[in-house]
Amino acid sequence: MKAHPGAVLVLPAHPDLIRNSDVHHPYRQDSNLYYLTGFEEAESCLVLVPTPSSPRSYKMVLFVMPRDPEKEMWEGERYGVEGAQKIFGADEAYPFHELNSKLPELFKGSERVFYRMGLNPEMDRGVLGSLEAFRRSQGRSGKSLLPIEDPTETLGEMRLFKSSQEIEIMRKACQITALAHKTAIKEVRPGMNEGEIEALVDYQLRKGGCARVGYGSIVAGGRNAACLHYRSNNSPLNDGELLLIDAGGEYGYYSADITRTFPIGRKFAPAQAKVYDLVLKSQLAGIEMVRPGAKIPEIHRHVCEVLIDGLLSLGLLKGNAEELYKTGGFRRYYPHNTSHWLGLDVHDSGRYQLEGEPRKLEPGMVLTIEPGFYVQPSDSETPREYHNIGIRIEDDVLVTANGHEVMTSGVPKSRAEIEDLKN
Ligand SMILES: [Mn+2]
Repeated sequence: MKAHPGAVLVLPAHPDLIRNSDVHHPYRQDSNLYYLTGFEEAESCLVLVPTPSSPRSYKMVLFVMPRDPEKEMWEGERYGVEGAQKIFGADEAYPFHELNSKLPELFKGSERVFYRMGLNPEMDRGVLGSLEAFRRSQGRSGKSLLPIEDPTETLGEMRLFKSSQEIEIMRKACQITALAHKTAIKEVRPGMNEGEIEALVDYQLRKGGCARVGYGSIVAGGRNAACLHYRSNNSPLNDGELLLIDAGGEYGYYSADITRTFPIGRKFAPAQAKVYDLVLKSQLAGIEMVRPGAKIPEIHRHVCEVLIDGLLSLGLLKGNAEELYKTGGFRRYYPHNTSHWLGLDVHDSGRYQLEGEPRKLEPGMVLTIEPGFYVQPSDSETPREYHNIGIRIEDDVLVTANGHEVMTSGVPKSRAEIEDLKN
């Protein structure tokens, strides 16, 4: 608010979504609103109003669901207007249904409005109506509507740099998730169903203190792992094949994001072992590069080069390494990127480029390193021994002052360690 004098921020809660009739989808607060307030209830809105004379330079106003014993009997306790002030530190608080009538008043003295259009049509109409009501309340002024600016980028830049408190919470999310993956590696047996393993991972996450998963878990046996966003998690697991699990618990609203790939039976088959070791080699090379000043596209490029070299020696790719990188000839086996930001959202906010250039990594950023190798079921050129293989190895890495910290080191990834854990 100091950097943007004269701006009002209007930041509503995530809408409460209906699944069918009177059944709701599980509710989760909007990450930006949670980041700024810690407030988890639906039908709420944060308004930050500039007050240049006050020490904070803004006033915090919360609109929340008012206390209501009849409604709370059905839906659970609410903080109410009083709790919004006492517990969440709002300078003023009002019932949510007063938002549109109060906004014109709160716009007084401001020059623009930070508000994200397009996510919630009902909220958009309310904010636009309030802007028009404010303009008219000023009489014949000849002024335009206050301009609306999207705060996503500003909030994203704030969220990209994790505080020591946030890092502590993320370490915990990563520890709990690592334990859940370890349990799955130990417990999986041929003949089980993918869904059974998903439930086992879920159980471990909830037992460890996670409120939910940070994204839909991928539990993909054999060829299912070649589908990058596989979601059905409902096939039997076959001896001799690999299981890929991409799952992350959400602890205190922060998500972990781990992928491990391991044998359903006791050991990696020879062809599986060759490509597994290669993916691991490329992942370790990628992690090694994480330090202040490094750039994500450079890490991705290096990871691809390690993969391409290995695939050339295995005879899975033919030709010239540099040519294969330039033309994307390797992408039939590795079609996705190596990294994304991680935080409140699994694909967290924050810009990847600044002024058209890939940005440098800085301490406090958290990113994933997740190379893979996949053989598509339709692929008829790849030798048979490599069919039904999809491998990804993913860790969460914090950029520190001198290098990096692998936050997800609690789950093994070398073949020897994995086979030890299984047997
Ligand atoms: Mn990921």
